[in-house]
Amino acid sequence: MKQLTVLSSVLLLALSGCGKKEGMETPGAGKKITVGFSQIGAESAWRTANTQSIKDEAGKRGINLQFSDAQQKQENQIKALRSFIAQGVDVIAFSPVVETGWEPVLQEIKQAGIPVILTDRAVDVSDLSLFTTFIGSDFVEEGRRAGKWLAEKTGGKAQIAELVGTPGSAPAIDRKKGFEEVLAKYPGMKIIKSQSGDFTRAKGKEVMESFLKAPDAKQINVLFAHNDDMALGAIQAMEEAGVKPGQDILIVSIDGVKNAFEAMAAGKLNCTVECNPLIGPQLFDAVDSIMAKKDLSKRLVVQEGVFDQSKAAAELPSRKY
Ligand code: GZL
Repeated sequence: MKQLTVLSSVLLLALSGCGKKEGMETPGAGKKITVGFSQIGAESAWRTANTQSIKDEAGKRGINLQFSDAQQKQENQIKALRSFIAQGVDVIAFSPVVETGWEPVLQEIKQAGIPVILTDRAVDVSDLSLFTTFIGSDFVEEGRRAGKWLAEKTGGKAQIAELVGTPGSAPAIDRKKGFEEVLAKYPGMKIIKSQSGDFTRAKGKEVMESFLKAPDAKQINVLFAHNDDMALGAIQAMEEAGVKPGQDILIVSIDGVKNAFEAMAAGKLNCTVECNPLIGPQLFDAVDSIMAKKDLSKRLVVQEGVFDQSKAAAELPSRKY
């Protein structure tokens, strides 16, 4: 996946044919399409909204959705993908919890002649024919946007604690990459603490508590969290420690979930970079293209914005997740 550079919009046309091996039945007119979907888990409000978008859209379109929740474990995703092969589903889609370790099962799926759609997160594979398309955000750009907002807000001076996402996952790797790309331009901005909170509120709180107990805690004046749930957990930890979130420590995070807008309106969070989870319609448009044997772009980027406290209250009523 690293070989696939992400340009601004729709990119390469997939040359790899789609569709099952000869002799395996594909839905005739009127037969329901069956899609096997392996979801990472239910670790954050973003994930819950992503799942809801997929299930709602499948229901709207009369798709037979075989849905599996992997509780953030790669081995559970691989088991689910193998069960979809055994079921002979028409299309397999999944959000890979981490970037590596997928080639063997993707080869098995290719052997079975079942097309694969990646959603939300990418995989790091050398053979790009192992999947038909990847629908997701540009995480490097999200990291850049967080860094640029912070540089502007602080005048390029910040001692930063970082709550990193799931180790080895595309969003954790790429958001860090984009954020540090911006920091490289500002010698006065330094990450002085960095630890994974695994994208969950509970772990984000726990790690922030440890940051605040450390001897150099007083040096921290900014928190960069790879998602809103970890930022919201950190806000709880700060308040319990008598630290004013959003004032004593500025906080910038990523996702743009409703609770983040509420925290911004309350002055406890300073900025969230949007990462749109509502990709159900795009996913099933891609399924339709595959079933109709239409060419499909290899990479579909989801468009997103940046929201800070000045826009929070006005935006809140229209937030869909
Ligand atoms: C991003 C997604 C991340 C979110 C987290 O597309 O993979 O996983 O930022 C979620 O909230 O847990």
